[in-house]
This record gives sequence, C-alpha cells and structure tokens, in this order.
Amino acid sequence: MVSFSSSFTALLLLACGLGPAARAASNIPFDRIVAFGDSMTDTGNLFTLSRQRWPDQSLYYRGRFTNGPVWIEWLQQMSGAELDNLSFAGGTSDSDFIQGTSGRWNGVFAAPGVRQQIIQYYLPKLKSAKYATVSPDRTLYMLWVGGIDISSAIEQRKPLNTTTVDRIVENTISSMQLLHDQAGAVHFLLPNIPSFASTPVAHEFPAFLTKPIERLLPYHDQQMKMALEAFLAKNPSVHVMVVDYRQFETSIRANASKYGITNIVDGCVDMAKRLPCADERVYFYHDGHHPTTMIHKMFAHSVHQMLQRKWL
Ligand SMILES: *[C@@H]1O[C@H](CO)[C@@H](O)[C@H](O)[C@H]1NC(C)=O
Ligand SMILES: *[C@@H]1O[C@H](CO)[C@@H](O)[C@H](O)[C@H]1NC(C)=O
Ligand SMILES: CC(=O)N[C@H]1CO[C@H](CO)[C@@H](O)[C@@H]1O
Repeated sequence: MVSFSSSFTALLLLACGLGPAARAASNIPFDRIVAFGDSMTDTGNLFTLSRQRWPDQSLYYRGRFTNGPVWIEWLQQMSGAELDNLSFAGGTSDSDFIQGTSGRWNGVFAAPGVRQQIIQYYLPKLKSAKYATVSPDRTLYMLWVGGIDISSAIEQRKPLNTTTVDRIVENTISSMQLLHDQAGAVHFLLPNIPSFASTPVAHEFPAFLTKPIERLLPYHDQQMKMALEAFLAKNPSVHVMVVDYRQFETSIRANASKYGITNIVDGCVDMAKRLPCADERVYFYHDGHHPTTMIHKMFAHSVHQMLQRKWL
C-alpha cells in the first residue's frame, strides 16, 4: 500500500491547551517511537556522551537543550507510546559528510550523525531479546535531519549550496532505507528544517548570509518530496508523514500574543552573562537557537493531532 501524507499545508493549532487538557486520553496507532536527530529532540544523549558537561546544567533542564522536556517527550506523554531516543545534539545527516559538534564552555563534543545514531547505537540494540517482541508495524520512526548540516557548513566554512542540500536529502533517504532493510521500519515521521533566519543567533549574521540559507530550505522541502516519492515507489509498504515545522513556527509567531508570548526575537537566557531567564513563558526562544519547552509542547500537540488524524 502506497500512501504519501505530505502535510505542508497549515498545521492546525486547535485550542493549544498547555495545561492538563493537553494530555489527551486518545492514542496514536503506535506503541513505540524511535527518534533520530539533533538538539531539538535530544533528551540527554549528548549530556551522557559529554559526561554531563554539556549542556550547562545551570541554564538547561537535565541535558535537554531547553528549559524543560523536548517535543518528543511531550508527544510520548500525550500519546502513551514508548520512546527510544537516539537523537544527539549536534547530529548531522552523516558524520562522514559533515562532522557536527555541540558544546561551548566545557569543551566541544563530536556528535554522532543520524547515520551513526542508527548504525552505532540503534541497530546493535535490536539484537537484544527486549526487541524481539517489537512489531515494526506498531513503531514510528522519527528522523529530524539537516539543520545541523547547514549550520555546521557555515561554521566550518564548507560549501553551502544546492549540492550540499542534495547530499542531505540523499543521506536522509539512505538512513530511511537502512532502517527499512535492517529494522523493518515502515512508518516514518519527518519534520522539515527549522528556519535559521528567525533564530536569535541569526541576528548576528549579515542578511547576505542568512537570505541564501532561507532560500535553501524550500529547495530542501522540494527535493525531499521528490526523493520520498521515489523511495515510496521502491518500498511500497512504507508510509511517510512530513511535518512542516517552519509553517508551525510561522503560525505561532503570527499569533504570538494569543499564546501569551511577547518576545519572539531574543533568547530568554543571557548566554554571555550566563543568567537564567526570569519568565520563560513569554519567550519563543530559550537561547540563541532553541525554542522553549512551551513551544516544544505546542509542536508536540500539533504532531499528536496529525498522527491521530492521518494514520487511523
Ligand atoms: C557547490 O559548491 C561546490 C564547492 O564549491 C561546487 O563543487 C558545486 O559545483 C557547487 N554546486 C552548485 C550547484 O553550484
Ligand atoms: C493565527 O491564528 C488564526 C486563528 O486564531 C488562524 O486562522 C491563522 O491561520 C493563524 N495564523 C497563521 C499565520 O497561521
Ligand atoms: C528520556 C528518554 O527516553 N531517554 C532515552 C532515550 O533513548 C535512549 C536510548 O534508548 C535511552 O538510553 C534514554 O534513556
């Protein structure tokens, strides 16, 4: 059965309850979520790898790159599914393509890319008895790939053009194929690359640098869509849902006051002075790159609704 659910249309943010109501009783058609990606989804893997040196515990919540749980944990809570999280902050599509890193004051740590997260961390685990009972048909594979390839290319002064994006797309598809062939993965969830220009750090960059990056993001969406169509034609049992994260960001920004958000420009913590933030709830960004846990929760809520609608 071929089914391609592209959700590039507006994400509906129905009464985005942030209180107890957000913990919906209903479920998604999966028992398990396996997640690969970067700091948007890391729940402490890089923290463990860095022997608890990064991220800084005085400014971040328990190894998360924000002030509370990240979206995949909120999604886990909302859905009741189990979470197996292989995401590492700083993870690119493939460390052999571009080596991503994460760190600041206490050193810089080389992060496993998504390909390495699969080969070095996930596939070996599948051999253990615990996984014998897990059905691929009840498992959702989440891959959030590409943002770090782009930011690392800039930082490392590597070429950044459509050829770079083509490689990111190829690497993503090849990771999906690997999961399909080696783990029987048939359900994939793929958020697209977050906006770079709207992050607080981007304000430190000249527009001639950020504009071309923003232009590469729709190109990535387009190439990804074509590559996914080919991937689905080759692997007819696979289902893919693409989530438009940038559309989500846009709709939050456009309606910020409705959610009590008064600052969509700055990061809440003062990274230079290493001061925590007084009231995170009015900020979109926790630091120069990452949204607050409240934004994570809103995103999880949208994805939860999409999963309920689309996969049943
Ligand atoms: C991208 O940059 C690389 C290295 O400079 C170059 O080899 C490649 O041809 C460029 N691609 C495009 C589409 O311009
Ligand atoms: C802002 O919220 C309204 C509903 O209150 C919605 O119709 C609109 O699409 C939202 N704006 C954007 C840009 O998503
Ligand atoms: C919070 C959480 O679920 N963390 C887990 C993410 O997945 C890794 C790998 O399976 C576990 O070791 C973590 O405990």
